[in-house]
Amino acid sequence: MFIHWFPGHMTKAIRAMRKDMAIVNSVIYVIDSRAPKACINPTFDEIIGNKPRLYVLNKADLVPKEELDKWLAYFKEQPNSGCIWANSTKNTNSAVFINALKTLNEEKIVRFKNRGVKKTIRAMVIGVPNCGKSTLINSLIAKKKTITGNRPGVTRSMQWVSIDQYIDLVDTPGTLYPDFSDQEKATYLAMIGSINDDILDITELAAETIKYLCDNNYKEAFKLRYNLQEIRENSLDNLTAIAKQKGFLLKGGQYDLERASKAVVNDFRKQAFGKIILEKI
Ligand SMILES: Nc1nc2c(ncn2[C@@H]2O[C@H](COP(=O)(O)OP(=O)(O)OP(=O)(O)O)[C@@H](O)[C@H]2O)c(=O)[nH]1
Ligand SMILES: [Mg+2]
Repeated sequence: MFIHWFPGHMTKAIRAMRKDMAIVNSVIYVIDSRAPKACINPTFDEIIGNKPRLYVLNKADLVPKEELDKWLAYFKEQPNSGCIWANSTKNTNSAVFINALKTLNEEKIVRFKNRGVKKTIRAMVIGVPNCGKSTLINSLIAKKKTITGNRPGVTRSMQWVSIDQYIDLVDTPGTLYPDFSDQEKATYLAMIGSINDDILDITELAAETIKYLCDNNYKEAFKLRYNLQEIRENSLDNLTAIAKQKGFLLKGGQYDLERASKAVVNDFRKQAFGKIILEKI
């Protein structure tokens, strides 16, 4: 399966992000903690230039704490950057966020203070689709100002939101790489729900998910979930066994492998096999 998703709205979004980058002081770089490397989009680097970045390891509740800590340390070491973690579905600790953003912009704040002005910090919130950008913003203001949803491509235009008197954030549509040469990253993004399922071969994605689980110590969790006696070499055999266990049948009586595939992909996204980080450091 070759994965590539870069619809027209992303080209438009990148153009708008480039334009508005001129008027922001810094960038909130939201990352899905389950696949931190895949969430680093080379196009973003080019758009951001040397503006300070606050990396937010979002969906931190979905990964093992010790792995999260390693990534936190890694991103904190990046030049001109800060890093915090967040679970945006619970109220994010907005004080931690605001402090981190202020620390990143300290020099500017002091400069303005010396001139007797309190300047608003403007930051652009960017990230791959579905990583939780809009949810993070809502959690910071404890209001539903931006539209969110559990599928990629929910936010379609830039939206400014005031976090407090001195901080304005702009939400952006999630964007992917125009050139998907690294198919491992593309597969991980598909697994975490960053790529539109409609363009994916769900059976192949399920096969990749099963392979990942079996190669990475989640074999028992996988067997347990579907009550399987053994894992077969061929992924179609595994999907057939799952369909059999779950009673997924087509009209003609054959096993419904597509339904079994969807079950595996959705179970992975719902943490049915435990807390999993796809990319370790
Ligand atoms: N478990 C968990 N789920 C989260 C977290 N943050 C967001 N979500 C969920 O992730 C899904 C996507 O959230 P959005 O805020 O719409 O993501 P987005 O990055 O704005 O997506 P696009 O606008 O499509 O680019 C929603 O179902 C959220 O509830 C988090 O920290 N933990
Ligand atoms: Mg959004």
